[in-house]
Amino acid sequence: MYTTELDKTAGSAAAPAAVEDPALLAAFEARVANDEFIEPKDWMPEAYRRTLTRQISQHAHSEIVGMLPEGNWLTRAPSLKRKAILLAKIQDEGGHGLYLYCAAETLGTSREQMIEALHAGKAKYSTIFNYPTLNWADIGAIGWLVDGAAIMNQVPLQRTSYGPYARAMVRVCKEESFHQRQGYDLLLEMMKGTPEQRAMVQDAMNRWWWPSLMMFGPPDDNSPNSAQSIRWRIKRETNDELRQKFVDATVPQAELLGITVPDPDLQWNEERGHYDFGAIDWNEFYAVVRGEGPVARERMKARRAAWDEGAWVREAAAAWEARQAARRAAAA
Ligand code: BYC
Repeated sequence: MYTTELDKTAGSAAAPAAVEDPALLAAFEARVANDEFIEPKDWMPEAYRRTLTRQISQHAHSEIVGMLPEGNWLTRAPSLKRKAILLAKIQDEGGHGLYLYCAAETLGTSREQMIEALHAGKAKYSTIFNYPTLNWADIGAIGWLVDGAAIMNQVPLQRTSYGPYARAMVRVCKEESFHQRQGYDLLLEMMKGTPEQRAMVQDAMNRWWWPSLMMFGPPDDNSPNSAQSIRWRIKRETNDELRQKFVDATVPQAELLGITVPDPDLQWNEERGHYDFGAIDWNEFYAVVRGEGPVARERMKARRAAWDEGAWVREAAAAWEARQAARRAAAA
C-alpha cells in the first residue's frame, strides 16, 4: 500500500530508524507499556507513524470499497424493510471510512494522498471485497461472516495505543454489531423459506467462509508486521488468535442456522478447548492481495468513477469554505 512504498525508502516498521533520540524512544515505549494513549501531537517513532498510517488507511479503504458488494443489491432487496436496513448499513460503512481517513490524517498523510494511492493500485484494502455478491443470501453472509470477522478484529482495536484510532473503533464496533445481527437475521428468515432459499444460504456460506477466515491476515509465522505491532500495542491480539476466536464463535451459529461449514477437517478439540479447522489456501489469499481477486478491477473502476463524479461536490465545498474565509477576514 501507499505507506509500504514509503517503507522501502525510509526503513521498515520492524526496524525503527536508528537516528531517533533514545530518550524519546524510551519514554514513548514506557507510555505504551503503561497502556497510555498516544495522541497526534505526541512524539512517536517514525516507524510507529508509518505502521499506523498503513493500517488505518488500509482499514479506511476497506470500509469504502466494502460498500460496493452490498450497494450492488440495493435495487434488488426483496422488501422495503430489507432495503432500509441495507441502506442504513452501507451508509454506516461510508461513515466508518470517513472517521478512519480523519484518524489517519492526524498522522500527517492527507486524504487525497491516501485516495490517490488506492486509485493507483498501490494501497491495499481487505481481500474480502474482491469477491462478487451473486445472490441475496450473500448480503446476509456479508453481515454475518464479514462483519462478524471485522468485529472480532476491531473489538481489541478499541484498546489500540493510538488514541484517534481507538476512539473511532468504539463507534464502529457498535455499528458493526447491528450489521452482524441484521445479516444473521436475514439468513435465519431465508432458512424458514423454500428449499431453494435454504440452498442459497448454504451456497453463500460455501463461498464466503474461507475468504472470511483470510480477512485476519497471514498466519502469525508469516506476518511480517505482527511482532512490532503487538509490541507497540497497535495490535492487541495476533492474526491466528483472532481467527481462532472467530471460528469458535461462528461454528455454533452455523449449526443454529442449520447449515454446514464447508470444511471436512473442522472438529471440536476437547483438549485445546477450540475447534480445529482445515488448511487455508494461502496461494489464493496472496493472489487476491496482489490484485488478482475475481472482481478487483471492477471494484477499482467503481471507486475511480465515484471519485470523478464527486469532483463537483468537493469543488463546491472548497469554494464555499473560501468564501466564508474571505467574509471572516473582511469582518475582522
Ligand atoms: N487483505 O503482517 P500482516 C469491514 C496484508 S472493513 C489485504 O499480518 P498487519 C466492512 C497486510 O496489509 C474491515 N491485505 O499485516 C466494510 C500486510 O501488507 P503490507 C477491515 C492484507 O497489518 C464494509 C501483509 O498482508 N478491517 O468490516 O499486521 C462492509 C502482511 O500482513 C490482509 C481492517 O482493516 C487482508 N485480509 O495485519 C462490510 C482491520 N491481511 O501493508 C464490512 C484493521 C493482511 O505490509 N487491520 N494483509 O504491504 C488489521 O487489523 C491488520 O492490518 C490486519 C493485518 C490484521 C488486517
